[in-house]
Amino acid sequence: NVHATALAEAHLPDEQTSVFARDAIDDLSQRPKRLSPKYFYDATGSELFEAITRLPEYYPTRTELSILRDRSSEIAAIIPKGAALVEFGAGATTKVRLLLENCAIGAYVPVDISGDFLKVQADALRKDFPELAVYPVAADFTAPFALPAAIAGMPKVGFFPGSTLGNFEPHEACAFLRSAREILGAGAQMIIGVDLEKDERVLYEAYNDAAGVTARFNLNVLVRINRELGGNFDLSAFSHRAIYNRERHRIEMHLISKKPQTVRMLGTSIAFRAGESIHTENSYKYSLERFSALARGSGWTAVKSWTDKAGMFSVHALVA
Ligand code: AVJ
Repeated sequence: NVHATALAEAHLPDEQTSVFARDAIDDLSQRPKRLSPKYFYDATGSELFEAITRLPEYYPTRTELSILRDRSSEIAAIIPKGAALVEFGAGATTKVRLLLENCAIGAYVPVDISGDFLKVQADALRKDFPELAVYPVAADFTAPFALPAAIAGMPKVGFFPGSTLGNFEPHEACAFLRSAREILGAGAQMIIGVDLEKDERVLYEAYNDAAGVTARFNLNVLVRINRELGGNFDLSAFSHRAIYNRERHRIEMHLISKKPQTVRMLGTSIAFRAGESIHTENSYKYSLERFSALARGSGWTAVKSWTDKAGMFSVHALVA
């Protein structure tokens, strides 16, 4: 077994690194080659993503924030008093703060695979909301996990902002929504942010910004392989490409090999043809109809949808 040998030789420091190693070797052995977008987010990747959210071309974050802000009283009206807010993924605290400020939330449960990030986020919120009970859960939110016993009797509200759902294949999105419904239980609600289909030019610019931050974000996954998995990717020999795939309603990000080359990592050689791609991310865009159908097909009912005036982004309230 080539992979097992490669891993054994590398004296890997911990389990997370070996999972990354296995995924990277497996995914770069596929045709077409690919890497999972979850590996974008090391410390540098998370900073680059924060920089993306501030780019003039990247409309999703600021548009979603404006919807959450403008519709805060309508959102507050449907969130039961004393509810436990369960956030799938712990990002910047900006969005959840809007809900905490405007709704009568009894407890906050951020769920994230990165324990370090959770701790920083939980500490910041405890400082600013001293009355709020914060129960972080370190878990992969795409798999089943147990809610803290302390929130057992409280009404549950899921929160999944940022169109993170867009990274999932349609069948994975359905499976995630089903699993979230199982975890939160009957009668629960969910507030979810979903990016919308729109003018292809606008989508293209959002993932091909003039300052090149998205390109750096994309290339950072190779930097990570070089550092964490002993790779020797030459960054100047790969270029960022983001295109809109109209049939599949998704932005695709790729890293394109500029020339024929062989890269080594963990004792494995990976050969590239000139122009060959590593498919690094899909970002699915929905219509309001396609999203409500997806919600319905996964056991939820969409009770309310909000969009900005230009119809760029949507926030939905679902009930289980
Ligand atoms: C965090 C998955 C919502 O798809 O827009 C931003 C990630 N990739 N620019 C997105 C991303 C390139 C982002 N999501």
